[in-house]
Amino acid sequence: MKVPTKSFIIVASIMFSATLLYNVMNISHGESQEAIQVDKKSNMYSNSSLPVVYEQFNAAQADKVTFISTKSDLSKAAVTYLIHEKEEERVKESLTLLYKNFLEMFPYPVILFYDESYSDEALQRLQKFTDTLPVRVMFRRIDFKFPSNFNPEVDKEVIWPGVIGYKLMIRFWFYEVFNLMSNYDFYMRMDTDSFIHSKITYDPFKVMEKKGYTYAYRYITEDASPVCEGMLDFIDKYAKEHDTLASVNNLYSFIPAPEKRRDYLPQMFYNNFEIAKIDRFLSKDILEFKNEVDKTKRIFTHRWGDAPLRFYESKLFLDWKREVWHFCDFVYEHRNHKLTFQKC
Ligand SMILES: Nc1nc2c(ncn2[C@@H]2O[C@H](COP(=O)(O)OP(=O)(O)OP(=O)(O)O)[C@@H](O)[C@H]2O)c(=O)[nH]1
Ligand SMILES: [Mg+2]
Repeated sequence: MKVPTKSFIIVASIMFSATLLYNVMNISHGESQEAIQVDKKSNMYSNSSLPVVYEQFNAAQADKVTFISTKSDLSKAAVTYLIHEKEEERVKESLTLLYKNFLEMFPYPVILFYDESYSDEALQRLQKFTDTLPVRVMFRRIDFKFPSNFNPEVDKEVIWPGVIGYKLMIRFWFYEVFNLMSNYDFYMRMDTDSFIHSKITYDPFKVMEKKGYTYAYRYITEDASPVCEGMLDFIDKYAKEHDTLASVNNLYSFIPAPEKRRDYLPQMFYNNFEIAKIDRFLSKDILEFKNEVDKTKRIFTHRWGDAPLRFYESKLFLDWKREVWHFCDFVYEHRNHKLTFQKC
């Protein structure tokens, strides 16, 4: 690995400090410097309002300021996790890094979705931890749902039988999360094995708003073909029977001819980190597509994943050149795969 020179480090430090100071000054000139309490009582099941600022800006202590944005600077957005009791320590580590590298500067609320399998004792332990973070953390209980036509007693699981929680998780991120987040403009998805290791020095939600992006991804890779069996045929058929952006987005560079599909690895967003514009994913054309995916039952019978589904969904409905953003300006680790992505 190339070792940075001393002068490079000095220049990089100056640039980082300048960016920070620029943000500080910008906000200090903003209209509403609200004062400032950590509202631990708001640590509830609600998503009614956005967070307040915790600490008044003091120019003389610029280097000590722990974060910067005010409520009025923030977009209507939240960071979302789906949590699982067995990952308690990881979610704490992930939240700690998220705070240090993002929320300290841009205090967006965090929503932790959990289902009935999460015990009360474990929830209380986690809440005790989140109370120590100076950000608003909301716990929201969800009820996972099967598609209406799927009967777990009858429908045969061809691949990965019995991993039903994982498949419900897939449907949650593919489908249900958008309904649950409909009071917001954006979510930033984090998984319990997602870790942000360097400062995000600007507000990505604002970038999305200003540029009109509706989806931001970190990385594109490939899924395994057995768990995607039939997906490319389904997408191909869907594109042929509906009015979509398939040709604008060159969809068929990612779907080979039928006889070559068996060995092709479908593309997928590495969407253990992603930002999505909620109303775009609740639009009529996309909902119709999601319903058709549900009707195939293949998330449950074949473990079709939300990651390749999201990729092909975006190729069908989002105008990639205008709406899709490769947001990679931070060091990101996805621990389950032992992968760390450097800034691009
Ligand atoms: N409540 C609940 N959450 C789950 C379940 N399975 C996974 N999750 C959560 O859903 C998110 C994604 O799960 P992962 O196991 O990381 O899934 P993945 O990213 O597809 O798999 P990897 O590529 O191995 O990381 C994580 O935040 C998990 O905590 C489940 O059965 N129940
Ligand atoms: Mg993961």
